[in-house]
Amino acid sequence: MPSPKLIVHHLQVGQGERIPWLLEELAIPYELKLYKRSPLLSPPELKALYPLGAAPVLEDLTDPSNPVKIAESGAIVEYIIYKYGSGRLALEPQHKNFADYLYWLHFSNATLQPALLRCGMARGMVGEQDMRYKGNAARVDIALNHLNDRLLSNAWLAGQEFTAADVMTGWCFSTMRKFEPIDLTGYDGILAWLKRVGEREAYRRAMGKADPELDIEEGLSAKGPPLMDAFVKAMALKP
Ligand SMILES: N[C@@H](CCC(=O)N[C@@H](CS)C(=O)NCC(=O)O)C(=O)O
Repeated sequence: MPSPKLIVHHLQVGQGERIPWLLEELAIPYELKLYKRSPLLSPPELKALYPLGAAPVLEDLTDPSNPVKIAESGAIVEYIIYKYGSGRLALEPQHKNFADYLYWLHFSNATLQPALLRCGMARGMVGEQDMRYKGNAARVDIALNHLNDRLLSNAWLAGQEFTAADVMTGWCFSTMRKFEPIDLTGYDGILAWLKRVGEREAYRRAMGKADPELDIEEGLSAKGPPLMDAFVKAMALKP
């Protein structure tokens, strides 16, 4: 098989960090194209790349007769794992934790992340005292406790093995807290898991390439990183 020719388009301080992290874990070579937020959303050159104008986007130019362009971080993760990773970092259907793997692989984008986003939007639009904010915050809390319980009894989300489910979920706590400030104090399962994430060389290498200006330790800490200025300005619709 020819060596993969992959281009990862990453909007910095964003969920695209999942893709270089996965590629570093799998030791698959890639080219990284970085985009700065402008000031909060995608710059024009990224918007031009894909109809939704969001990142990450992966270009696969390995086979010149069949160039591929794919978005959606979850889809990109599965594409890489099955096309170039020989299924590594996924669990097989025969594995006893196959259902856990699938569940946690999808949990971040399908449940946790939308809940965090709703919270961030409600905070800006109606304020923290409003029931619409409080209702969303309560749902985030349920999701956090659910994750925490899982990680109190398992080293990784799918069980004892590190998988793509961990790659999908990491950013929700590290970098996404630049958009929604969750204090993880008391969530000992999540904090211990974040510590294990921070010990992975592939994670550090990926973050060093994708977002060299981000302080990784802040993202992995209980208190989390400071909010992004552009987000604070854009969301400060109500005091
Ligand atoms: N569901 C998509 C979401 C992609 C997405 O919204 N990415 C954000 C970065 S975190 C983005 O590109 N935002 C800029 C914009 O929409 O202009 C995925 O998982 O890749």
